[in-house]
Amino acid sequence: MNAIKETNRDKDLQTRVKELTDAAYRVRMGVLDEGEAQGEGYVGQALGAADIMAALYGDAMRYQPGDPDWEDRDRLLMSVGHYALLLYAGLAEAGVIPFDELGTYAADDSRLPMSAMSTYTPGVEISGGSLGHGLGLGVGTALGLRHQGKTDQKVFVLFSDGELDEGSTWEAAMSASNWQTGNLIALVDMNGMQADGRTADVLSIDTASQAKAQEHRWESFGWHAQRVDGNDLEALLTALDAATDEASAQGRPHIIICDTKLGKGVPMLESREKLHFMKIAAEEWPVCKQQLTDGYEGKDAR
Ligand SMILES: Cc1ncc(C[n+]2csc(CCOP(=O)(O)OP(=O)(O)O)c2C)c(N)n1
Ligand SMILES: [Mg+2]
Repeated sequence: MNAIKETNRDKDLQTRVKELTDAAYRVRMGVLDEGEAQGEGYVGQALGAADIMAALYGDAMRYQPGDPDWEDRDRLLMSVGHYALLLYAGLAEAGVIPFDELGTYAADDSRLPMSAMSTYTPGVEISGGSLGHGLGLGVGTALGLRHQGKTDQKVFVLFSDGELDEGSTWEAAMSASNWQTGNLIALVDMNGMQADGRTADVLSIDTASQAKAQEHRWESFGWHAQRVDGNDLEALLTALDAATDEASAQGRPHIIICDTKLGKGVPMLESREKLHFMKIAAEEWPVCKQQLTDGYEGKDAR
C-alpha cells in the first residue's frame, strides 16, 4: 500500500515555514542541477516560482508519491510548459521521481523533456507548452471530479503573467465562476517578464496607476482573489490556507496572485539582463550554487 502525503495543516505555521524553507532550497538546487546539465534554460522563472512549488507539494497538496495517478489525489496542472525544470524539481521534492534523475533534463531519451509533457513524466498532469490553456484545463478537471462525485479533491493551476494576455485565460475565468468550480485554486506567477520583454510594456492589466487592478478584475469575474509576495513562504501559506479553507466542490473559484522575483535566491541571476531564457557559462554554475547555499545558510542562522 502506498503512503499518502497529507497536507501540513496540523502543524504550526512556523514549523511549516521552516520545512518549506528547506524544501524550497532543495527545489532551487534541483533547478540549478537541471540547468547545469544543459548549460541553459528557463532557470530564472523556475527559481522565482520555487517557493510556490515547495508550498504546493510540500504543504498544501494531498497525493501519493509512489502512485502519482492515484485517483483521489489533488492535482497540480502546470500551464507554463517552459517551467518544466521547476515542475521536475518539485516532483523530486515530492518523492515522485528521484533527485538523481534531474541531471538527465532535456537529454535524448530522458523522461524529463525541455517542455513538460504528461506522456513522458510521472506526475505531470498536462502538456502545457501552448500557453493559455492551463486554466481552462483546470476548470474541466474540476468539473470532471464533480461529475465523478469526488468532492474533497482540489485542482491547483500554476500559470504565468504572460498568460494573462491570452483570451482563453479569461474565457476559463468566466467559465469557472459560471460553473462554480470552488475546488479550483489558481496561482499566477507575476514575475513581471515574458518573452518579448516586461509584462508592463507588452500588455498590462496591472499598472501602478490602477491600485489592485488585477484583484478587482478577478473579483469582477466572480473569483476569490488574494495577492501576496510569492517569495514569502508565510504569506503564501496563509493565502493557500484561506483558499483551501473555503474550497468546496461548488462555490467561487480561487486565485492567488503571486509577485515573484526572477532568479530568486541566486543574486547573480536576479540581476541579469536577459531573463526569459538564460545561457549560463560552465564556470558560473558552481558560483550560482554557492550563492544559493550562502543565502540559505544565512537564513538558517537568523
Ligand atoms: C500560445 C503560445 N504563444 C506563444 C508562445 C511562445 N512563448 C513561450 S514562453 C512565452 C512567454 C510567456 O510569458 P511568461 O510565461 O510570463 O514568460 P516568462 O515569465 O517565462 O518570461 C511565449 C510567448 C507559446 N509557448 N504559446
Ligand atoms: Mg512571466
